[in-house]
Amino acid sequence: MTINPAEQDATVAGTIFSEATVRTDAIDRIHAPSPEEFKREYVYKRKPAVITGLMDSWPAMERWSLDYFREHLGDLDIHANLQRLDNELILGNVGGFRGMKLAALLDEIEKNTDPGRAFYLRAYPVHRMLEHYPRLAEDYDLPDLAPNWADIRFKADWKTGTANPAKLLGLYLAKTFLNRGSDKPAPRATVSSRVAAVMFVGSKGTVTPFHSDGMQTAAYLSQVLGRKRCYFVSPDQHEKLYPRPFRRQFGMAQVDYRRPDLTRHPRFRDVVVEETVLHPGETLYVPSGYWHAIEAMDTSISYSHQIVGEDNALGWLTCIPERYLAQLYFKSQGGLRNVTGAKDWDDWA
Ligand SMILES: O=C(O)CCC(=O)C(=O)O
Ligand SMILES: [Fe+2]
Repeated sequence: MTINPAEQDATVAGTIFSEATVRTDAIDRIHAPSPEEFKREYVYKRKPAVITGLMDSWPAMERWSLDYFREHLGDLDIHANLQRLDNELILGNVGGFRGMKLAALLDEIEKNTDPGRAFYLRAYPVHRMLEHYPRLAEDYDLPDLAPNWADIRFKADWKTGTANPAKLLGLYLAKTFLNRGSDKPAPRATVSSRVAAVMFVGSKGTVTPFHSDGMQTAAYLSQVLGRKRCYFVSPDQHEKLYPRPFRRQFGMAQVDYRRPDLTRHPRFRDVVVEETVLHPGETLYVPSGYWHAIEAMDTSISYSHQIVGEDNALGWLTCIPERYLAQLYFKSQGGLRNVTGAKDWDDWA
């Protein structure tokens, strides 16, 4: 007997606040769309989607496992997020971080049986993995659906069909300040650092609470191992998530999406959440400014990178001057700690 995927997904309960309105049919699943269709229906409309068929030729689909990471990257120095799921689930508050070798974290991931705990290598910069094990670069590829102006491998595609003045200004500024394009292929490690490619390796139960990605970037999250439950909240509802100041720099919700304190955060009761499950071989598109929370339903490995393109270049560029103010603010609040698995990213503020 084969179990259909929806039934199988239902065996791992979602954990969103029971009174929230949840739509499970709002996120489209699309198969290998053309770049034109994808731009028109998702990038311009800032609509999240699950895309299938982009990773079919990735060797990662066969190769990546905890054992593979142990064998080739076990000696890597990382900062592991030792998650405590009974904490208030706010980004930066889900347990502490501890420096260790990746191999030690992989052992914890394998051993964990406590549903109140989870072990996570969160958003570890892929270029550091490539320095350690360059052949990892053969295992995956960056999707080319929407041209990434931060991706220096390609001559940037500066064509636009838009007459929107804000988009045209973004295009002009990006053209001046960002990627002018090159015909020479850049080394993969340089590309990965430039496009902020990051890796996520964790046990069942890991949580990334509600946030929107920093500097107004969009993201692809390519799922290699295990499933992830993804919750989305549209940017126009940001007030219901009670973001910390400077939300355009890095949007961090202050409400616990599982157990909200409705006296402190009453607007959360009215939130409309869009939910989907991401399976191995599927890529999640997270538009610029969209709020998302992600929890692993199984032991999981995902690869993600940020995108700057036509729709968000202006937002991205205008975040640069604001970033200095945001850094001062976060420093005054004790820093932006406990967010990623690389030490010098923990404290960017
Ligand atoms: O998978 C996760 O835990 C978080 C991923 C995420 O937030 C992203 O790729 O932007
Ligand atoms: Fe994110």
